[in-house]
Amino acid sequence: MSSPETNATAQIGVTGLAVMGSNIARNFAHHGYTVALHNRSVSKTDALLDAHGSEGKFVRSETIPEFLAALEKPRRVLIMVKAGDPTDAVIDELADAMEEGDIIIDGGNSLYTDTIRREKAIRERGLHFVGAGISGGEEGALNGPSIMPGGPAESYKSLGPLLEEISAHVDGVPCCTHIGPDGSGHFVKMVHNGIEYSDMQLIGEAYQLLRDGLGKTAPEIAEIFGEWNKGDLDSYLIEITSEVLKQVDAKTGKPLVDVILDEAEQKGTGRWTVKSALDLGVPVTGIAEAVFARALSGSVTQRKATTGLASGSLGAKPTDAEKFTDDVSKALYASKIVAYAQGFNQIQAGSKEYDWNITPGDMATIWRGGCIIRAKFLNRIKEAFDDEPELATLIVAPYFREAIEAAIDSWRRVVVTATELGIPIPGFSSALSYYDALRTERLPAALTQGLRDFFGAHTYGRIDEEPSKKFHTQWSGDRSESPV
Ligand code: NBP
Repeated sequence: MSSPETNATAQIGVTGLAVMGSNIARNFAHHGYTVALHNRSVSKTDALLDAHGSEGKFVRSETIPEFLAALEKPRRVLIMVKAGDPTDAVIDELADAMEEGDIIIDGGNSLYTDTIRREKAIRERGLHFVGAGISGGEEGALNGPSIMPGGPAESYKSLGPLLEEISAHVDGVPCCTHIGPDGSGHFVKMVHNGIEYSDMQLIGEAYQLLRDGLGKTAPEIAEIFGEWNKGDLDSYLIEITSEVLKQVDAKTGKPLVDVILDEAEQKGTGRWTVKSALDLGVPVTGIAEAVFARALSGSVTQRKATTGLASGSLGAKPTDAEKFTDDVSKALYASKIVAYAQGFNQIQAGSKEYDWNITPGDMATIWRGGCIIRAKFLNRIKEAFDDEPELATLIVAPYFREAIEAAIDSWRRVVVTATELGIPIPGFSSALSYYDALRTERLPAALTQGLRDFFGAHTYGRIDEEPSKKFHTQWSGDRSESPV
C-alpha cells in the first residue's frame, strides 16, 4: 500500500460541501484541477461524488489527515463552512495538521475583524491565511463568482492564478484580484453585501411606486424592469426583479410576489456594514435605511398596531404614467449612484484605518461579473477611480455628476409624489437628502455645535479662524467668547 504522501495529487482541497462548497469544488474540477473533498459528515461528500463525480477529478476523504495527505504542497485548503464558531473549529483542526507555507483560505462570509484575528494567529504558526469574500450565490460558485481574497501577497502568488481561473470573467478580465492584507477581502465583501442591501431596497421602492402610485400589476412592472435593464440600469438585480415579478404562483394563479409574506429577513452582513460604518464615521445612509427597512418589515407587532392610522389628505396619483415611470427610473439610478458612492467611501475609509492600500477601481472591476451587484455602470466607477484615484466621492466624477444632473428633477418629483401619496421611500428620500446635504454650503451643524457648547462646554470652531482653534461662550455668565 502506498504512503499517503504518494497520493498527493490534488491542487486544491475544499472542506465544507454544502451548496457553496460543492459548487466551488465542481468549478475547480471543471477547470481541470484535481480537488480533494472533505466534509464533517461524510454523507455530503458522497452525495457530491454520486451526483457529480464524473465531472472531473475528485479525491474523496473522510478525515482531515486523509484530506491533507491528498494535497500537493504547499497545500491549499478552502474552507466553506458556516461562518463564526464552525469556521474557527475547522481552522484549528487544519492548522494543527498543516505545515509551514501551507495556505488556509476561508471562503465563507466571515466578519473581517475575525479574519484579522485569524490571519495573525495563523501567520504566527508559519502558515498563510487568506480571507476570501466570495459573491454570486450558488450559481456563481459553480460558474464563476466574484472573489475578493485578502491576506499575504506572497500566498496570492500561488493561490491567485487558481482563484482567478475559476472566477467570472468580463471582457477577458477575471473578477478576482488580491485586495490587500488580512481582513481586507472580507471587509470589501461585507461592503459589497451592504451595497446589495441598498440596491435591493431601492428596487423595492421603485416597484412599490409603480404598483401603488400607478396601480400597475406585477407582470406590467416586470415588463418595465425588463425595459430598464436595456439602459443605464442594466444589472443582475434589475434583470432578476423582472423574473421574480413575472412568476405566477401555481397554487393561487396570482403573481408570486403578491402571495409572498412581506417580511424581509437578513443574515447579518448589512448590519455588519452599518456597524463598521458607524465606527469609521462614514455616513452609509442608504445601507442603513435598507437594513432598517428590513427590520421594519419584520416588526409585526408594530405594523399590526398601526394599521389604519391617519394618513392625512393624500395627493392625486400621477396622470401621466409614462412620465412618472421615467421619473422613477431616473430617481432609482441617482439613488443607486449615491448608494455606491457611500459604499466606496466606506472602502476608502476602511483601507485608511487598517492600512490596506485598497485600489477602489479594482473593486469595481471585480464586481462587474459573477457577483450579485454586477452592473453595467461598474465600468463607469472603474473609469472614475482610474481618472482620479483619490476621488472624494463618486458623485463628483464627471460621468456621475452629469447622470445626477440629468436625473435630479425627476428624483425630486418622485420624492414629492411619494410623500403626497403616503408611499414610504426611505432609500430614495435619504439618498436625495444625502446628496442635498453634501452640496449644501451651510449645514445646521453650526447650530448643533452651539447647542453642544451651551449645555456641555464642548467648544466650537469659527469660520474666520483655523479649524484647529476652538472657542467657548460663557453661556451662563456674560456670554463673552474665549479661545480654549
Ligand atoms: P452553510 O453556511 O449552511 O454551512 C454548512 C456547512 O458547514 C456544512 O458543510 C456543515 O457540515 C458545515 N459545518 C457546520 Br454547520 N458546523 C461545522 C463544524 N463545527 N465543523 C465542521 N463543519 C461544520 O453552507 P453554505 O450555504 O454552502 O455556505 C458556506 C459559506 O459560504 C458560509 O460561510 C456562507 O455564509 C458563505 N456564503 C454563502 C452564500 C450562499 O449563497 N449560500 C454566498 C456567499 C457566501 P455538515 O454537513 O457536517 O453539517
